[in-house]
Amino acid sequence: MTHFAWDDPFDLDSQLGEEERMIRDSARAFAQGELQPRVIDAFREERDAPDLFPAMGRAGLLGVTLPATHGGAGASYVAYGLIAREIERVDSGYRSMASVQSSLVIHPIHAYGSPAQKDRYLPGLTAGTLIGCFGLTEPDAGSDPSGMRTVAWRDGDDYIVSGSKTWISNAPFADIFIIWAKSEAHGGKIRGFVLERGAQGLSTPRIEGKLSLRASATGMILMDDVRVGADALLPGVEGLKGPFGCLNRARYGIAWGAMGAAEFCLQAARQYGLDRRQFGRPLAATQLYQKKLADMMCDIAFGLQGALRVGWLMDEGRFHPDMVSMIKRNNVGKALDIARLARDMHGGNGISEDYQVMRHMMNLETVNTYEGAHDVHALILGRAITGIAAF
Ligand code: TGC
Ligand code: FAD
Repeated sequence: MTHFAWDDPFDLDSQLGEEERMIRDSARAFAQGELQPRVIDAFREERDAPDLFPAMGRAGLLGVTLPATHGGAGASYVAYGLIAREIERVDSGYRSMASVQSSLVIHPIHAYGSPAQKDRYLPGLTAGTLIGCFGLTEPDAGSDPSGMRTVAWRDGDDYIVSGSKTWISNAPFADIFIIWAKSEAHGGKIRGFVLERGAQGLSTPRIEGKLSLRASATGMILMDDVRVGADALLPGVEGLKGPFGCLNRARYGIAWGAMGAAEFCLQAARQYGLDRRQFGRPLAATQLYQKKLADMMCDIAFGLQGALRVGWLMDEGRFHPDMVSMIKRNNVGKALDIARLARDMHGGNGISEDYQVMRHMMNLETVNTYEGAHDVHALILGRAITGIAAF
């Protein structure tokens, strides 16, 4: 009979290519060697970590799907997902930093940028010496970005960009800002602009007091008539499909990443249950404890298999955004359930930072909300099933 491994029940490992396994292993070595030792303090103290970007760049973890000519490794989307899984096994905040940089900043410049924008930004972004952020959400436009108020208008050879973005990952220390705005010069259509730190009228106040994703800096981007040259416009896309084209990739990575956090929680709960004795036997010897472990293992295996399938389709150019909604919504929802269960299974110890499951649980509350809230993805899928938009 074939061997059954509880920590890889469908033998995911053998479904990966040689290069994908190598990238996964080096991402795991980086995450466990560089991220795991600092994360408990970083989360408690809400510590900024701009130094992690060049470290990730040196480890080859940024923009990995880009061709080598643009600083990437020409790797598959499966490899990109495996990186997200290894980083989020440590912390969703660190995965957030990396996925914003790769999917929400490097991708739009590569996919929609001019040759000059690619030359100016991609080498630094893939090396991590330049840090980017992505401004779509606004105080009055979250789930419905079409309601954004940020505007751009032409003034001679320049554009003036004005408005405010909020809840923006990496904003407090980012060097460049992908800003989505309604452009009067383009009939009010949504266009992307690349702004740089130092521009007059641009400021990035930090959002304080988060109880989730504390190892990742979040801020606002306030733009008070920021003047940029015409070359700041991303020429290759118009309309909401611009930002959504980026979000498809980030949401896909999150579907893998959340499974990494869930795997950490399953492994922690299993070990805790084997070590901890009550009523004269290990907790893991009780039926309820085993049922919870079985549910966790099944949800993780199905979630990873779904993410792998969508990754393959992405690599073949055959994916649909609704598939991404399925795996983002399912995998993050399941990961959040798993983290809450793991917290409970650790008893009182479960609330201690040392056991780490509650940090994952708190982080996953954000992951369930950003990049399309859980219920918003249900409505995207409901629209696909019925043909009726119920937003
Ligand atoms: P709708 O009418 O559906 O579409 C408008 C245009 O956009 C196109 N489109 C897409 N294109 C590519 N991929 C997708 N996933 C697309 N979804 C829509 C669509 O074809 C159409 O194009 P065109 O050419 O016909 O104009 O637009 P809607 O306004 O009705 O959209 C509704 C809804 C709910 C689906 C959408 O607004 C939505 O997804 N809302 C969620 C917002 C969201 O996800 N925000 C994320 C902000 S960024 C973030 O959270 C980063 S966190 C990062 C981190 O730290 O990891
Ligand atoms: P709302 O849209 O107000 O939604 C609130 C609730 O109402 C949710 O439960 C939602 O599901 C529900 N809801 C909304 N509409 C409907 C409907 N039609 N029917 C039923 N229920 C509905 N954004 C960026 O642009 N860039 C970033 O880098 C970024 N990073 C983030 C980092 C963090 C830590 C956080 C918390 C958020 C980040 N976001 C970012 C913003 C994130 O994408 C938004 O928070 C998210 O899209 C939800 O928008 P909202 O917070 O305005 O909630």
